[in-house]
Amino acid sequence: MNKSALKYGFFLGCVIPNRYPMIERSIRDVFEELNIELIDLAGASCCPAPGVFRSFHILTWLVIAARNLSLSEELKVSPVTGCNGCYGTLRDVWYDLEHDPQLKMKVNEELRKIGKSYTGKYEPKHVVQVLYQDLGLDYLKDYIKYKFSDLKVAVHYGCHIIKPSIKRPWNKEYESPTFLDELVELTGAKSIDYKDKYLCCGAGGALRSGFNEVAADFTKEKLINIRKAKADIIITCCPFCQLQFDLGQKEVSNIFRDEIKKPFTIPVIYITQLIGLSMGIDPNRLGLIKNHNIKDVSPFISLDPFLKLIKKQLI
Ligand code: 9S8
Ligand code: 9S8
Ligand code: COM
Repeated sequence: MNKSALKYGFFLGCVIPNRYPMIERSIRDVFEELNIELIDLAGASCCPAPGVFRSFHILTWLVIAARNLSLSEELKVSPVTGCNGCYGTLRDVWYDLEHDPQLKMKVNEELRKIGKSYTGKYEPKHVVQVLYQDLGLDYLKDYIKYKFSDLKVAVHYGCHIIKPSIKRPWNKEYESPTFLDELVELTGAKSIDYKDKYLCCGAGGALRSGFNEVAADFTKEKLINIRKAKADIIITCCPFCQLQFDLGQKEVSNIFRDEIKKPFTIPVIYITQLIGLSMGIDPNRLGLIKNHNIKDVSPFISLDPFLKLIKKQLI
């Protein structure tokens, strides 16, 4: 297979364009460097979020997702997303409809009303899946220019990229997968072990919007464990987890200030920002920007300690 001729439909979802445009930038830059074509999916909507829409009305969830999937079918490519939640929806709907021809017919009846149809011919993918499975570590290693041997990383997978395992492509290694750690270690960084590494960040399933303090309690647990393991940064592969560790870290430091003593200040980086950096892409382009004080604009936790740490290693 000619790996540089790969093409995907780029499914953005809501959180990346609204809160973390640097994640989109870093995915586009890394893919461009790898000669992978990303085609914009004109007219795409919310996936819709698995932990929210599916809980209210399954047919609505199925039809909206199938409409999004039909957009990349029209372009004859697989959709790829950088969000675990969107991956959860697109992949679960794809799997569910492939295993239930009657349901697929029902969904298509609805789609027909807006002049769309859905076949299920194209497997929905995650950015991490494209890097790890479609390209592979062996292929990627030739693109790595800098190695960060002094960097200790706490990898956070999040939930929807690994569960439910039967609907995911990771060969049942869902209890303790290593694909994200392996991608991190490709950059020379060390993926450290920490307690409850595979625990939810706390944000998912509308917990963040519905019960912020309960979500923060989960996040606190993870942050305590990550700090104990002496990680320099947290790596995510989901913008919602990114938000929960970034903005949520401030919230945790505030809500639980008596319990945690010292506020948390661990920089949170998306996987393609780290990989892009080790490929030699300019940190500014990847959105690895210096701290700022603009209200309500990410990143909320300063990246300066991380930038200082890698500066020495970029020469
Ligand atoms: S879309 Fe609307 S809310 Fe969200 S980011 Fe990812 S999950 Fe799908
Ligand atoms: S973890 Fe549990 S549900 Fe989720 S994928 Fe992203 S947000 Fe954080
Ligand atoms: C989390 C998405 S990434 S949802 O809140 O579970 O829908």
